[in-house]
Amino acid sequence: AAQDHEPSPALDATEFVRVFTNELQYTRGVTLPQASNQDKYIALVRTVLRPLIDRWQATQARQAEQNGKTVAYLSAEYLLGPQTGNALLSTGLEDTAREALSTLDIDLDELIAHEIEPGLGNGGLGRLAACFIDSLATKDISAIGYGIRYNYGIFRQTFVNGHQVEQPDTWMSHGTPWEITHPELAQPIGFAGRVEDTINSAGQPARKWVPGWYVQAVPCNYLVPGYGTDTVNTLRLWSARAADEFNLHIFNSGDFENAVRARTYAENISNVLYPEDSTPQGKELRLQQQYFFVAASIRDLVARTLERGVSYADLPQHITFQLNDTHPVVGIPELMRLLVDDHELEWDDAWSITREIFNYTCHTLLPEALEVWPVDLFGRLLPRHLEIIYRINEEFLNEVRLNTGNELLVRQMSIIQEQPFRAVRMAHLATVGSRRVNGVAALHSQLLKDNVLKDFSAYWPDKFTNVTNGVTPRRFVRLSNPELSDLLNDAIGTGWVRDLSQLSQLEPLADDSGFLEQFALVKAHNKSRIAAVLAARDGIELPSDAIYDVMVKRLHEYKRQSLKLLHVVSLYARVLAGTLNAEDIEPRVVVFGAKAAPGYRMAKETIALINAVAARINNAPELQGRLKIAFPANYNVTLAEKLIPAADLSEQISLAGKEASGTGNMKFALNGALTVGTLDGANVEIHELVGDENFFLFGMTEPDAESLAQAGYVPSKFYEKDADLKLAIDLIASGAFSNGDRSAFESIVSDWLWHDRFMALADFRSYLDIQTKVEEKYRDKAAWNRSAVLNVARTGFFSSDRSIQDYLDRIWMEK
Ligand code: 26W
Repeated sequence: AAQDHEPSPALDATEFVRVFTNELQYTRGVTLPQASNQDKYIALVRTVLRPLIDRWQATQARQAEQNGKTVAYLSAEYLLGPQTGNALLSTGLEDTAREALSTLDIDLDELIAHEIEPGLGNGGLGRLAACFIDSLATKDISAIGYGIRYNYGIFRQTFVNGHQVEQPDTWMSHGTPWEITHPELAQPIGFAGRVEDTINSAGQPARKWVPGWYVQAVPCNYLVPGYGTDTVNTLRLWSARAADEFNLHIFNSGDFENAVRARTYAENISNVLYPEDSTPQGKELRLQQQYFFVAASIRDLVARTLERGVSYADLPQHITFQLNDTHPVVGIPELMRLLVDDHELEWDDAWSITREIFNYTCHTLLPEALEVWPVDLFGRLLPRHLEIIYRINEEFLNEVRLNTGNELLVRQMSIIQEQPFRAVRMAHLATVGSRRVNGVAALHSQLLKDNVLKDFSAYWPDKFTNVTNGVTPRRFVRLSNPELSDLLNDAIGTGWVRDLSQLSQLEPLADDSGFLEQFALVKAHNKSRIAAVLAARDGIELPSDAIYDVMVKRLHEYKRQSLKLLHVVSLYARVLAGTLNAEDIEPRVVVFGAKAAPGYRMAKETIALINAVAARINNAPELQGRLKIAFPANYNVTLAEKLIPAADLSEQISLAGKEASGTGNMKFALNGALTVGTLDGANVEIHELVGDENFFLFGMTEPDAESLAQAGYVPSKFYEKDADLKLAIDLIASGAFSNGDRSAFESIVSDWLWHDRFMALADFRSYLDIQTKVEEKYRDKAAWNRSAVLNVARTGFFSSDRSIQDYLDRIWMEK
């Protein structure tokens, strides 16, 4: 039913078969009986790409003709997820492809499952970029995404004896049919070298950068189809290729081996995505990656805009660069260098153009996540850019000094930090060089103004704004939850896929018992589906009639996976202690999905502890099968699409004031899960919209947590005074989950008692109490289902289409 009202297919089944077999024969060189799944998958993709490429070319012609403003999204990460389903949806070809392939005895779903997803991102920030380019295309906005085509994306997680072991993500080992690469359009990107005094073409003294070495940036294009519209935008990812002139002198000197080594060094730039999420390591290669993609992107778009006859002064009317966190911020001095050194504009003119073109989105609140680059490293790699940053800083600080006369303020706002080492503060550079700065949820934007960037917001109150994150309803409802989509289409029509605010029309159906039953059937279906997936993928056996309680996100202390674990352990400990009857536990499946940064010790130990607890409780006779932990390895977008629609309960339990927004929280609510959450990030807005009766709120507020920290937080006091907490921690400390080895999880236990930076112990009691309320409500099926439907009906706000409209209104087209 879902397909009835959707885009009309560009091909019929007969034509589809013809093109598909043609692709098999002439691009794969195989007959149908010879064809492998890989051959068939590629032929399928190439068939679906045809109508998209037609639309893509028309889009480019249309956008060039309109000569309007182009939004360039600069992001080091795009966590795209699998492409096939989305392309079939956008072309309206899903039914046609299924029918056509079945006449050839090919199962479409098997080919869809064959795809290895491009995991070119770590987590929320990368997935947000992917949702945003989807919405930009769907809303017919002239936009281009720029980033890096990593050879290896986010690592593949495996568990060995419960411990995380990382494997390289070889997503490109068989190539990818989605990419259109143009090596002939490569541009040279310089690094290192020296800066010289020179005379420009007007006879004026000037500075000139003479790079020490070059690498070629090769554009790799991906199509970004809108839904229900003709627009197909571009995602342009840059791949590093050694430049021929790269080390010519070495080669000329006859040192062939070193010449080859030098090429490998250059091509290393786009080889691997850094798996650190929130703690930048200050590695030189990372700064190389950042400059590499940003320099190529800016030159690409500026050159194309100037070629259309746009004047320098008018560039801000034709281009806006959105900086996705600080990773692309080196674009600010790069545009200055381009305008001043290469195009010979006056400094002041270049600076006013630059400050009009860039906007900066901040995605964090943790001070350790703010990037800083040691000045010596920066100056070695980008000597001219460092000079430019110094001049920007000098002029900016002179202005602050003049306006405020406050030397303390001058030091605090400086783009250069002096202690503990001299370094470029990228968030300060971004704020000084941008027209608008935004946070990603209402609370986060407020906290940016109050804490992280407070001097800047006092200085430029109008520069700061909020755009609450969103998620694409195409991938995270329509594609991932076909049964719910059918139910919604029957109830309110199909308009919700492009206008998610229409979900509010469901509101009256929350009191329609027939509708609630159908809704419950959809959820039950999705639970069976994920149980089957996890059985096949990970060998995990799960009941399908239980509360599906899901916590999926990067493993980080501030997100507090350990709090979820303490809840589970405390139930088990109480059953062992005889203070809780297993029969009184509402059957529950707790699903974790989480990767830890490879160098993050505490996160990795938490993974080992979750796996150890799972191994014990999943087979504990005392629990009578009422409590299960599933921790499938390698949580990614592909798995998320199966897991989220099955969830009853969404765990969003970060310490208030630490999670900038969260976006998983939105995906769960839109699929009818109830949230158990703190007043953090976008949870605040979800709670407000769905209403307190339909949300399990617990824990300290941000001001509570701040005062507790000020008063001196002593976690062991909470341990001493809460018998259930003590029982749970003591059970872990006793070695119950490590074959009696009391040392196995000692560092986690002692961290809980003596540090607990994110105050899990302080929120434990409140969390346990709310989980009791969860069980009570779940027993009242009608009440639960009513709340679940109201979550769907009231969260249409969290479409990334709405976020993009806010970016247009508040940032890109503002004024
Ligand atoms: C290694 C340096 C580094 C630093 C920060 C890498 C990645 C980051 C990101 C800011 C981490 C991140 O993904 N932040 C998340 O962004 C999401 C989209 O706005 C938010 O929903 C999450 O709350 C935020 O943690």
